[in-house]
Amino acid sequence: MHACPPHPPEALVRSILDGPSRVTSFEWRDEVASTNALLAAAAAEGLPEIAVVGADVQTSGRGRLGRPWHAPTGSSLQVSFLLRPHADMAALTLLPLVAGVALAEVAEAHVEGAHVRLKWPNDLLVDGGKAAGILVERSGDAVVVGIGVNVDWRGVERPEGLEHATSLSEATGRDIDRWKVLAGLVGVLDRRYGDWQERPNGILDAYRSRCATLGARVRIVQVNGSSVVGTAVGIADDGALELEIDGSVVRVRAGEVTHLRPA
Ligand code: BT5
Repeated sequence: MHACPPHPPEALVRSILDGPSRVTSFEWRDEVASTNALLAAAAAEGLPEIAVVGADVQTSGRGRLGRPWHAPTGSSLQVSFLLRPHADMAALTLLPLVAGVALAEVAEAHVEGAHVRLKWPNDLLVDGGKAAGILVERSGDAVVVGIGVNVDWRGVERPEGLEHATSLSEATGRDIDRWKVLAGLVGVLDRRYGDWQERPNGILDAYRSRCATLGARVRIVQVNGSSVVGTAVGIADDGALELEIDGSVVRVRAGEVTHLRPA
């Protein structure tokens, strides 16, 4: 693993705060329960957007549906963004896709030549392995977007069960500066978020062109535990996955997707 300083360089923090983005506060913690939980609590106290909190260690890092998120110390980026969107409620269903596209664009810039795709809704796949995940949570009127990126897991003891996970450095064989990834994420998410507020549906083409799930045969375990199998034939304008099952198309709004081999 490439030794990267444990804190973001001061110059980077200054450029985030003094630059043209909407970021109004930035905090880096050595250890926190969950950067999403921290910002959700701060949202309730009125913290303005865009607030950014990152941490090297999360003692209760969380994924979707109560699943855990793991990140060996010093190897990853765990960062959350507090947003206060003025977009209407319907468009909010597209925000996870906006975050996914921003993440993919940043990853593409760091892993030239590797295959960067999104598994619906927004798992980042690099050469087929999961290299990052996104958790979008509502907190009153605010939304917290949490992003975990495996930056350099070469030589790192992989958490149990994550044999199929990958990291940006494993895909390229090169050192990657996680602070540059952080700076990229702040800049690109800010821009994509701004564009989305102006024109919510504008994200769809960029998303569809990166979505590995489109055209794939998939199994989806839904929130209630039931599962469906079909072919992913589209992404609806609200971000739902359109699944063809026995000749009819159903829309799935949430669930865990597994890509299957063609029948
Ligand atoms: C996600 O959930 O992929 C969303 C992860 C969001 C994490 C960020 S870190 C900053 C912020 N603060 C938080 O507390 N969370 C956010 P999901 O799709 O449910 O994936 C979780 C599943 O991915 C787990 O059940 C594991 O199987 C697997 N997993 C856990 N850690 C992983 C990692 N580092 N890389 C790849 N897969 C992982």
